[in-house]
Amino acid sequence: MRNKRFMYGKVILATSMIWFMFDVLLLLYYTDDGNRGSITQEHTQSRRVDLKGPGEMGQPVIIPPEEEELKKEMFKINQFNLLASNKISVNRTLPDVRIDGCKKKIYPPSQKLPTTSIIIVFHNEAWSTLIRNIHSIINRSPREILEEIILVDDASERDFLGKQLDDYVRGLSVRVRVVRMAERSGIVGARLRGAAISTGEVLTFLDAHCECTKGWLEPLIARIAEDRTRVVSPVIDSISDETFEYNSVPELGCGGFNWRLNFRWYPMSKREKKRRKGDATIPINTPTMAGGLFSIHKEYFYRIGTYDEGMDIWGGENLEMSFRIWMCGGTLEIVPCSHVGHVFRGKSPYTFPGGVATVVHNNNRRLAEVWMDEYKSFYYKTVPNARNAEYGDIEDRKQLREKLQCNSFRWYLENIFPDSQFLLDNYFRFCEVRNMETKQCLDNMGQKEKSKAALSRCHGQGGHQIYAWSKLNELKHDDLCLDASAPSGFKDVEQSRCNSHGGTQEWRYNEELKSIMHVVSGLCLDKADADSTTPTLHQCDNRLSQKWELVEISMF
Ligand code: UD2
Ligand code: MN
Repeated sequence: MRNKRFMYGKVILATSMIWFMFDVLLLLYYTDDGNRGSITQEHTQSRRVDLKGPGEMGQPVIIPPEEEELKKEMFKINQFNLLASNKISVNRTLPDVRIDGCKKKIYPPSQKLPTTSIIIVFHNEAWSTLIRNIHSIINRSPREILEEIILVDDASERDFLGKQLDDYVRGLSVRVRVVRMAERSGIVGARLRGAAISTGEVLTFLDAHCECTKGWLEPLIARIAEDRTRVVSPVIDSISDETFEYNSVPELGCGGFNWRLNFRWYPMSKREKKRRKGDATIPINTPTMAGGLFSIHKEYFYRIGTYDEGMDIWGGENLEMSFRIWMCGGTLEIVPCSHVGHVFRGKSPYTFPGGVATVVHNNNRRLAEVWMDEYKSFYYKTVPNARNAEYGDIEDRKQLREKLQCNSFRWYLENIFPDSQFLLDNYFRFCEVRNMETKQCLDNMGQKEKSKAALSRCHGQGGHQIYAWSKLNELKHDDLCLDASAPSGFKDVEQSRCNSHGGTQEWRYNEELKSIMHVVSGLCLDKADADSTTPTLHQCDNRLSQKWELVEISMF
């Protein structure tokens, strides 16, 4: 016990030392005028910026070996390479990643477009990422459109986000207001606070660790100027959490969601490709949005029911708004001519009061109960634990749905997201897949893509043991398909993202022999070898370990 406390004390000491060093570094860094250049437009500022400086033009920052330890320590603070971020100018240059068609597009003059308030909420964000975000907005947004930037501090516990931040933003050429939540409220509460005090006609939300590229704002605002029921997102490019390299997404996808109600990117549907007639500058209708970066007309934001205030901390609000927009008459688009970078991280750096699962289940249950009609049971079957989550009162949200006379979830799936994991039309059956010799079941084990398929004791609770036979003859758990390929000699059965192309993801069930054949290799699914939990593929010979019982599961 004493040992533990001692360790704890050491960790605190080490952390505060890092903070201290970090503050000193920051002070040194930000008093250097060369990097400050806070109020200048990009073209004037570029004269002062050393184009070979770390991270310029979105280049990766390489940490020398002698700083590796420091890098590792600092990584823990925000779950990204803070040391790399701190080395990059707050005014760094970025490549213009737009396609030619976008560079040539002509938008209405800025004076004719509505103004926007940019709202950034944060909890314990790093200084360098937040400040670089602000400068990227100021440097690359037409002044006529940019009404103000609103920073909502969601009860951060960092000194530098106090007076130091207030003082810093006072010196900027655009109005930047900082408001602070008295208590931690989470994304929804903080964004609502920002919206409430905003004065622009359009609200533009950004995560705190974004960087906006040239021409990002006009295409978003112009779409809303034409029709205020459009809710628009930029293309979200990646800023590496390791090197802070700026990388444009290679292929534009659409937002979707899986059985567990996680937001996911999927390839654009054939239907959408056809609708856009090969013009890569045309906005993409997307079933859902990632949630962090979007613009919405303020009047429409309130008319359509803002956010569900019963959602805490993180999660769920992005799908909630996506379903609501589509089901209640709006449209949700990704505008390919607008590019904003975001630091995607492997895990969350901050606390989830009450625990991650409790928070996320609470939010997702609200989402499911209010918007998903009979399809909510899909979620409960896949995440049985969610059934126990308390989710509070949802009467107001149900009334909102009533008042806005929104369409059903089935309508949404059929018309807006026909490729969805939820549409029964896309499947033959849902089942537990039981090996007749070992009596074990196929089990996803909560693993992500590029993992090996697994077998474990059948529990009959659904969850990770639910498998679906799709009409494309895939054998899948959620959006992961059983897959076997030549490089492994068709030995390993992997779980990869379903690609809808059949090929190595195509399987056949023989009702009589009860065998599951991998079509490309002609091999049969077999029990795991001794000392392993991974199913294998063998020459089909009808032995008992190659027989599988499909035990029907009802998803409703
Ligand atoms: C994504 C979205 C995020 C939000 C989330 C689901 C993108 C790029 N990001 O997750 O905006 O929709 O999915 O909820 O689409 N924050 C607070 N208070 C909190 C927790 C977070 O202010 O209690 C801030 C946080 O500092 C950040 C923003 O909210 O600026 C989003 O949080 P995140 O970056 O951890 O979320 P992310 O990108 O994993
Ligand atoms: Mn984020």
